[in-house]
Amino acid sequence: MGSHTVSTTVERRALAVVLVVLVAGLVFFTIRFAGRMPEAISPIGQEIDSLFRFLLTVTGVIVIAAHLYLAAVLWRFGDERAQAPIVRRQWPWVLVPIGLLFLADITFDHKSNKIWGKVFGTPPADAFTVEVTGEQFAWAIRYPGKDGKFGKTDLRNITDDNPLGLDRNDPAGKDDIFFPAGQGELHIPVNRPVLFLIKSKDVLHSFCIPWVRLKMDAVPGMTTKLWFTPSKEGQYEFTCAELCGLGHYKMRGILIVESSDKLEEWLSQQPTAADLIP
Ligand SMILES: [Cu+2]
Repeated sequence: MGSHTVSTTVERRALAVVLVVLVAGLVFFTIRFAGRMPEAISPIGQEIDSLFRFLLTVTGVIVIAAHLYLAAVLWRFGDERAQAPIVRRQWPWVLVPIGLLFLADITFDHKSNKIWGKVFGTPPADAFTVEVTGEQFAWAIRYPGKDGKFGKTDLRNITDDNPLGLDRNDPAGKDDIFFPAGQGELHIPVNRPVLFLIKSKDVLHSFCIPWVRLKMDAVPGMTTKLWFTPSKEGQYEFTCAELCGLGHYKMRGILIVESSDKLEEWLSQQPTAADLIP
């Protein structure tokens, strides 16, 4: 029995060491790569980041503690004489983690519900509004123009020069500014709520701005919404976050966050629907 016990003890302890190495690797790669997201350029993005850090820290501590405990047990206890005491002391190791997980879950719910409420709450009435329409494999962009109203669209009106199917008889659409899919940059104002109206011409897409940590499905036949307040000027990228076909990887565009003045000036230089499709 002697030599047999020695070899299982070595195996057990080797397993404990492997476990500790795996946990150390997990911690290393998480710390090394978890911070790799681009800078968050809106308050809601920063809140989502801090929620993720909180979730990762709490669950991380639980995972690390549980595995180190498992490694300690592996290291310490192996033969039958040593098993008896740990069985008697088992209850706290069940009840305490359950209690902690329950508390953590309540906290997670509370924090994430608050952020969910902000993301999906009613956008402010004075939000700057822009429409994005996904199609395989690019985004079309439309601004409501000076009147602040989008003209009606209908799929039956779509032609090569009228890619969004604008209704030529709707006066609200005359001053609309539009860019066919894949053309034009997406300009939005800094420090003002921006509301995106999101549509799709063909299949499911997802309008995504990684710098804000938000995305929203683009669903054929529906208009979905997404809003936030960008707080940092600059040039970023928006993209499709739904595998929508072979060209999905190139379904992205330039996002420019700039002052309201610059944006108004840029908009005033763009041709309107009345110019392009009289
Ligand atoms: Cu797509």
